[in-house]
Amino acid sequence: MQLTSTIAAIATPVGSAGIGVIRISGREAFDVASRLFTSGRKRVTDLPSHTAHFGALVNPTLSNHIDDVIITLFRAPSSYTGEDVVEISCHGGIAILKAALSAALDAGCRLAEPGEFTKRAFLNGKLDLTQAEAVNDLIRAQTDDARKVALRQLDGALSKRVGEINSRVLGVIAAIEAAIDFPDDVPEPTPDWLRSEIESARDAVTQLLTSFGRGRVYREGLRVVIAGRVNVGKSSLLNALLRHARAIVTPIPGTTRDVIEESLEIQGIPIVAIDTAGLRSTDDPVEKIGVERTKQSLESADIVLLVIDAEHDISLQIPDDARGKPTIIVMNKIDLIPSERLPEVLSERSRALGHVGPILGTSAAIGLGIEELERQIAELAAASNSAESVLVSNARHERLLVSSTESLNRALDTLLDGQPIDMLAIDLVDTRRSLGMITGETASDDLIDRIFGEFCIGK
Ligand SMILES: Nc1nc2c(ncn2[C@@H]2O[C@H](COP(=O)(O)OP(=O)(O)OP(=O)(O)O)[C@@H](O)[C@H]2O)c(=O)[nH]1
Ligand SMILES: [Mg+2]
Repeated sequence: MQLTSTIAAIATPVGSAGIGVIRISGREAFDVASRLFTSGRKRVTDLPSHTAHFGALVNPTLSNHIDDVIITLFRAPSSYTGEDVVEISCHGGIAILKAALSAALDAGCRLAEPGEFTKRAFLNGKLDLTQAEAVNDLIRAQTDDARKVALRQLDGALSKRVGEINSRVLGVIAAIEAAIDFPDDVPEPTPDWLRSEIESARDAVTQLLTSFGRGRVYREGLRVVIAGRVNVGKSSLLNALLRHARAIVTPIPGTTRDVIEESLEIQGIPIVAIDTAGLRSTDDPVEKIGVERTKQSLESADIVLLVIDAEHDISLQIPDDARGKPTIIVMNKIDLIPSERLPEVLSERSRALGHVGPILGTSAAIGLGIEELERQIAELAAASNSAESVLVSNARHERLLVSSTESLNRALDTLLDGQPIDMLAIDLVDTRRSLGMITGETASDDLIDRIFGEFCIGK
């Protein structure tokens, strides 16, 4: 990508709104704006940075008046991208924004690629890669906790930690190389010192990794899988949690054939609720695939809602696949049981279940017990999740941290084997490469293109 071109894009959602913003960045940004914007005798190119001006937006080639606007000016390097930036705030309307963008293109801009403004900020050293990725997470955050996790990463909390580990590893490499290059003047670092430095680096990486399990939840949502025998009311339960009729519900056992995933929020926690095909042995080839998918979903579950039918004997209703995950037993259709018998049935079932999990009664059909179920889901989620301490939420960072631990462990093995210290340096250089890919110092162009390709246009 050439940083030489001046780019433009619509930076706000296209629709009717109070304002809509066109963003222009690059060397020619002020020249372009001076062709598009008129306000008395003011010339945009003479105006100071960090000022806003009211005037008319015109298309220079068609010389027509598009809208009355406010332009905000940022001169390099004090801007989001680090280049000259002009933001044109129009009235928010589809026709206005399209006309304004096409005027900017006519005036000499190229249409920005997805994420290109942030990519320029990265290439100009305004942000490192984890911070650029955090911008995208922040925009996409659906809940307050997800927002907090993204904001902490944008503030550089992860970069700082990774940077500290990286410089510790660099210190070790430098000591080794100095001893190799100047054997007469520099003594070889002692095995004890090497070991303690490498172990501290490894422990710091491991500590970052422990927050990933929690971080992933805030970024991608907690996977709550609704499973159980056919016809117990799993799809009805999904609909009750969503509060609209998303999944098909019928009295016919085997109605749901495929996995249905829907996002929702429970007490600030992003949830992916997953309705599945009822577990039973079947000869129907389509249902068979459905049951297979249910089993795969159970493997990826963070929490299982195991639904049983209040009217039926539970010994026939607990599938083996659901064991081993945090599970809430949902005894559904309690409306079919006389209310005076309910406490007795619940405690009887609970005894019969033994260790499998907490049990609660619901009627998905009439919305009984749903709030209590949400409370229990939130409680289970909170037991293992606190947004406050999460530093790593991105699977890319996790993979690189894992490979850093591996190379640090290899270095420790080499050291314990009593091999020459230059052998250590190989694994330590690998560690630095992995850590550098997190912050972007050693990231390839391909990787950078892939990351920014996931952004929206205008960011
Ligand atoms: N009385 C009563 N009926 C319910 C309740 N929940 C679901 N049902 C009924 O039970 C039947 C099956 O409901 P579904 O939600 O389709 O059950 P499912 O577990 O998704 O079934 P499969 O997709 O076939 O595995 C439907 O006729 C529902 O109306 C409930 O709380 N009370
Ligand atoms: Mg169903």
